[in-house]
Amino acid sequence: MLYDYAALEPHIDKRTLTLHHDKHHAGYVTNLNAALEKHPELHERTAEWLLCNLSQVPNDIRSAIHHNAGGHVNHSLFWQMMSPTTGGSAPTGLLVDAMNRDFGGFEQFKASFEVAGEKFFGSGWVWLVCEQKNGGQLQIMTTAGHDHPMMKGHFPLLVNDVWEHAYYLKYENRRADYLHAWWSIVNWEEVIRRFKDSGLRQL
Ligand code: MN3
Repeated sequence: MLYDYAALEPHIDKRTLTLHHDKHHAGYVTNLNAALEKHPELHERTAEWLLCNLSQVPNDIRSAIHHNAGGHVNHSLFWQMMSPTTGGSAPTGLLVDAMNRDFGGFEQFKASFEVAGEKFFGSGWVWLVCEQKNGGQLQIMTTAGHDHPMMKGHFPLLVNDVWEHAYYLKYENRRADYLHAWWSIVNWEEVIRRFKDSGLRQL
């Protein structure tokens, strides 16, 4: 884990983070490795590659790879989205310009991101993505289950987990409160780094 389990208190409590990392995320890794056991030809592939090339994955494990590679890739990214030390600041530089252009400002972006996460029905993720084909245009999107934006060619800059396991012990049914509180721990340095990187990354 990148930081102590209590490090994101009070916004994400220690028990939630412990279970989320050690049980949920670890379970996806275990299940991904189990699914790959019978297919050594895939052992060299990254979880990102597997997730974005499901049509090349054998039929008998495709569903397991889809769910568990997605779970591993998304959670690995999600932990980096938060920081106990630099969290809660605001974007700077070119990312501010892009947010002003595409959302009308940082506050408008946050409000739209919260609404998207709150309105999403069921288990999934809410993302800020960058369009590689469209001059780096920013967009908010949601994905179901453990789907990832790169499966549809969108480059992820920021993600929040809106599965109930991410917030239910502390926030119960109040997903909106979790989404609102989450800004206090967002690691904008990492988001900015990803934005700078967005034109260069290929899976
Ligand atoms: Mn999760």
